Amino acid sequence: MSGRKLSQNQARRVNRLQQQKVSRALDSGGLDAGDSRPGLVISRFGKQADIEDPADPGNITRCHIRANIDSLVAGDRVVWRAEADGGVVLARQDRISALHRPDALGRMRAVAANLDRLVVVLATEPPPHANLLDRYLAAAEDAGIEALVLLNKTDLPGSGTGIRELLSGYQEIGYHVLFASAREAGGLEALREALADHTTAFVGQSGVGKSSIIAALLPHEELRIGALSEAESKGRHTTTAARLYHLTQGGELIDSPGIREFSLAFLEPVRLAAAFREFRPFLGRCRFRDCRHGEEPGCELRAAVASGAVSEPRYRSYLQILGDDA
Ligand SMILES: Nc1nc2c(ncn2[C@@H]2O[C@H](COP(=O)(O)OP(=O)(O)OP(=O)(O)O)[C@@H](O)[C@H]2O)c(=O)[nH]1
Ligand SMILES: [Mg+2]
Ligand SMILES: [Zn+2]
Repeated sequence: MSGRKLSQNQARRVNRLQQQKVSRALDSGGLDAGDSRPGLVISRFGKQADIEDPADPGNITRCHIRANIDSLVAGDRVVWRAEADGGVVLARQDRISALHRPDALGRMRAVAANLDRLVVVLATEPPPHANLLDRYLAAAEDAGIEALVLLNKTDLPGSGTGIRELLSGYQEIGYHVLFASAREAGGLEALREALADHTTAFVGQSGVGKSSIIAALLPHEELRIGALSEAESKGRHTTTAARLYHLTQGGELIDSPGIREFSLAFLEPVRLAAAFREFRPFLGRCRFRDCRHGEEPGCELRAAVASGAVSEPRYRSYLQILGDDA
C-alpha cells in the first residue's frame, strides 16, 4: 500500500471517529456522558475558534481546536466541550457545502461552510476587477450554491447606466441582481427578503462594502460590527476572518475577507465550462469530444458566441480562467 493511500485511509478513519462523536453528541440531545455538546463555528482565529451553543444563540465560547481537525471555518457544525476557561473543539461534522479559495501558496482552503447562498458584492468604487464576478459565479455553480449579485454604493455617482447594463447581462442568464446602498440604507428590504432562512456568505473585492451591508442589515449587532465605524474613522477597515451573524427573522450571514484575485485552477475544463450556466445548452456538441472551446474547429460554443446566443465577455472570461489553468 502506498504511503499516500495509507494516509488517505488514516484520514478516513479519523473522520469516521469524528462523525461517531458528532452523532453521539447529537443523539443525546445536547450533553452526552463526556460533556460534549453540539456547537456552531462563528469565527476561526488560528488555533482557536468562537463556538456558539445552538441551544443558546449569543452564548459564545472561545475554544482551542484539536489538532486532528483538518479545517474549521465559520458555519461549521462541531462537537465541543466546555473547560475551566473556554473550551475545546473535539470533532467537526461533515459539511453539506463549502466555499473554497486559494491561500497565498495557491492551496485551496475552505472559507465558509454549510452555506446555500452566495452574495457577490460589487461597487463602482473600487472598480470591479475584470472577471472576478464570473469566477465567483462559476465557483458557486460548481459547488451547487445559488449565487446572487449585489451592486452596493448606489449612492455614488457612476452607479448608473454603464454598470447596470453590465449587470442586466447577468439578469438575462438568470441571476438575481440586487441594488443597495449601505450608506443610505437603500435596498435593504429586498435584500433581507432574499436572505431569509438561508445561510449566505458575502464575498467580493476588498472595500466594496460587504461588512457595511451586513452591519446595515443587523442594527442590533452594532456592538460586534461596531468596530467598523471606529476603524473607518482611521480611514480603513478590513475584515481579516470570516464571521457568522444571525438574521433576526431567521437565516445566517457570513462576512468574509475581501480578495483581489481568485483562481479557479482546481476546476477541470469540462467542469469550468459547465459552471458557466448559459453555456450548458451548447456543451457536448462540438466536433471534438475534449473540445476546450478555444481554437478547435467545429466548436459549437464559439458558434453560439458568433451568433450572439452567448455573450462575448462571458466567453472571454471563460477563456481567461482556462488560461490560468494551463
Ligand atoms: N458611498 C458609499 N460607501 C460605502 C457604502 N458601503 C460601504 N461604503 C464604504 O466603503 C468602504 C469599505 O467598506 P467595508 O464594508 O469595510 O468593505 P468590505 O467589502 O467589508 O471590505 P473588506 O473587509 O476589506 O473585504 C468603507 O469606507 C465604507 O464606509 C455605500 O453604500 N456607499
Ligand atoms: Mg469587510
Ligand atoms: Zn467547443
